[in-house]
Amino acid sequence: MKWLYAILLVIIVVIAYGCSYDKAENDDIIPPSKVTMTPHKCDPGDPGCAYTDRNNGIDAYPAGGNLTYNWMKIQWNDTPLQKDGDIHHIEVWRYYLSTATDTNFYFVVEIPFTPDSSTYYDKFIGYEEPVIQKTWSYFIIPFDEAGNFTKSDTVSYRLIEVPGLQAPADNGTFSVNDSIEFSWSGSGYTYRILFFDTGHNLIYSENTDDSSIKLSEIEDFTPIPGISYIWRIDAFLTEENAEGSESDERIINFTQ
Ligand SMILES: [Ca+2]
Ligand SMILES: [Ca+2]
Repeated sequence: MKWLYAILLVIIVVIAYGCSYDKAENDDIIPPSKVTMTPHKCDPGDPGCAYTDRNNGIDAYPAGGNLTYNWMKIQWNDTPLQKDGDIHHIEVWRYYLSTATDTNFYFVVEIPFTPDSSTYYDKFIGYEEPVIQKTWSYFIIPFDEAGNFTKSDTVSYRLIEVPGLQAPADNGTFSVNDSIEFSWSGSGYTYRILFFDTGHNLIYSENTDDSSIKLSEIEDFTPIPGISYIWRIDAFLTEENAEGSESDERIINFTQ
């Protein structure tokens, strides 16, 4: 009988080892590292701003299609999550303060964890109320394979009315000597006209309180014949604060 006990013992040990191995996998009690959301850094055209629309943190994002509101771009540093190595997915949450005490926590989306894709555009799908004139706050909750989670810190940005571009029409072609007036709808904000090259590098910008500006009034901007530029209008309530909006972008082509 001794050999039977020996075999049973071996079986038990093997099973126990197998179980403890499974147990170790399921027993991950280490939650994901704390993520830092990227606050609004600055906007193209701000003095000394080296950030671009791609990497300046939470910001309004022009969605195109003549939407009267911007999407919200949120970003975070996912280096700690990459180091964790066991992140499964990320939940995105938003809210705004409608009164001092009332918050409206809203689950936006669950996205799979993909290293280096730490940007999300909230399109406010299904949100029926006005998106502008609200300060939107965002946090994310990364989950690991075992279901542990850690809430990030929170970043905020206030969306304001989008400048609706009027003239010139998209993809128009003009002589550098033409009298061109750039105009848009809206009032009450500081507006900034921005010219980018077709690689989206900022060439020139100028602020105005009006809702139009003539090419001849933009003193230091000299369009080059044969060159196309992307232009748009950003709006600011207070330039230093995380609040604003961005118009759609249009192309303007210049000839001699
Ligand atoms: Ca873990
Ligand atoms: Ca911006």
